[in-house]
Amino acid sequence: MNLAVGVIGAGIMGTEHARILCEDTPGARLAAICDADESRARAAGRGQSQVFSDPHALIFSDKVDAVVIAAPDSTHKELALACIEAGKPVLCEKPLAVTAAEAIEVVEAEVAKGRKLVQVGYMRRFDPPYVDMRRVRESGGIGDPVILHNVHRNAVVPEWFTGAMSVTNAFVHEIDISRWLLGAEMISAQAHCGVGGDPLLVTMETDRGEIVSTEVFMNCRYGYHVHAQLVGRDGTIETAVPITTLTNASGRHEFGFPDNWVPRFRTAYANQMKAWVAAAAGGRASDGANAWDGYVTTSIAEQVVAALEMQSRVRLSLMTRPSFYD
Ligand code: ISE
Repeated sequence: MNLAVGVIGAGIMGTEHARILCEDTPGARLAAICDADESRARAAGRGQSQVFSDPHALIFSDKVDAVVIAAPDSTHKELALACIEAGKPVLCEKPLAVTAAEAIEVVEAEVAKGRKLVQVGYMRRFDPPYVDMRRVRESGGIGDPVILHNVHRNAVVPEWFTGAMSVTNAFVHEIDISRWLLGAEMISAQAHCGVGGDPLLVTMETDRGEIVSTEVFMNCRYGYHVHAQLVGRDGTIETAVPITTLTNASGRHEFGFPDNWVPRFRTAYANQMKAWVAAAAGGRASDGANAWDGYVTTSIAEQVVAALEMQSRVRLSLMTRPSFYD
């Protein structure tokens, strides 16, 4: 029987998750969708799903087996806690929570429940180029890693997207993917602020001495551009330029950048959903980012925001990982 999935939030990501569930996820169906704006929920639900305006009603509905949270960041913690209470697998968009203290509440609730129910939507772990980079690093193909260069550029962000959000909402991706690519933990960080607060340049050091540098540029104007290059002792590997179209015109051969992250990471989002649905339907934990990873990324982001204000290198501190996540 198909897994009945309920999606909370019908904005850019909720609509994309709903589309993936309807068109590209064998073994699952979009059973329910929720948004404060019911007409938006109805449109994203494609007439195939029950429409809710109360997310808790969706979570506790007996018509829903598993939940995708794609509502605003500030609601993630409370909704993830409700999913744990209901005993339902949840794919929660990043960040897991807006503060480390809130994220640890989710971790503690999951540990108390004794079931790994939470996956955090760090979809780059399912993006073919990043998967390949990790495979090559693990196979020793470029030797021991020494530096990871990341670039994270958005074309433009809305006014409500404040300075701290470029760390807590965007740079969290690099925290997660850098830990995952390198198989290492970050131990220190320093953040430099560009003119007007955008771009930022963040450097981190891992527990094995590798350096991770990231440019976070939220209003680069030309398009959505995410890039990573891993430098090893014997070679380098990097994501290729994200080509969406190639145009021959006016004596030039050009490629186009997407406007936002959905086209760039379309395959990653679909792969992530397939893996999560298979794990949820099989009653096992998924191999995506777990609640502990969600806590670590939010906690490091919080400390990077403080480092930005202090203008100095900070030693990163994390709570002790519960053995539940070993
Ligand atoms: C968005 O939520 C994402 O996940 C994108 O990858 C990131 O580039 C953007 O800044 C976030 O708002």
